[in-house]
Amino acid sequence: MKRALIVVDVQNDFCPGGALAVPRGDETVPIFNRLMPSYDFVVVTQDWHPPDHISFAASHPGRKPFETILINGRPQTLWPVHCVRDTSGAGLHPALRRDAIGRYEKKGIEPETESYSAFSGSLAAQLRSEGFRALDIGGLATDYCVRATVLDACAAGFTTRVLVYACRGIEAAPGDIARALEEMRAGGAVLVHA
Ligand code: VGL
Ligand code: ZN
Repeated sequence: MKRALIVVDVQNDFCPGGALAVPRGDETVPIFNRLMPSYDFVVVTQDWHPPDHISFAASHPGRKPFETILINGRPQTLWPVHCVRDTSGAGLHPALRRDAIGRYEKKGIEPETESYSAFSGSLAAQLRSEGFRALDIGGLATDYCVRATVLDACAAGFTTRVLVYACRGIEAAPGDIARALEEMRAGGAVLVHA
């Protein structure tokens, strides 16, 4: 069976020293470098926000990062300014290998909408049309973009595995990572721990 790998948001801003650093996010780099050549196709996603993105606390006067507010009735976690398009923070980690990447998928590009999932655009249709039915997914952050991408992959009918050893999470509240993993399992994904 043809299997594709989706590497979620291994970007400078999500790695130590970045604007929204995921603890030990950079540990995923050597793991993906080793994994990539064994897949039929590799998709690398990038959070790619306009400077005034709705998810930034700075776009909401008086609000602070990591607060949650309601936007159109939906809870939205507010973040530090991160992954602004065409900035170094939005760049992929410099040590992530580039030679095996088949597609770069940018997301979060609309100012007014949060979109944690890699499947907000045409990715599912492209993968399906090229004969992919099975996806392995890992990256940053377990409790946000990985979670949303995995749940969408399952809902779109892909046989989906989460490479838990190649994920790191934000854990804004204790238990967020464990809850996200359980939601992905309940959504139909297989959790791979080693
Ligand atoms: C992400 C928070 C805000 C992620 C993106 O890649 O998981 N998290 N934007
Ligand atoms: Zn973001």
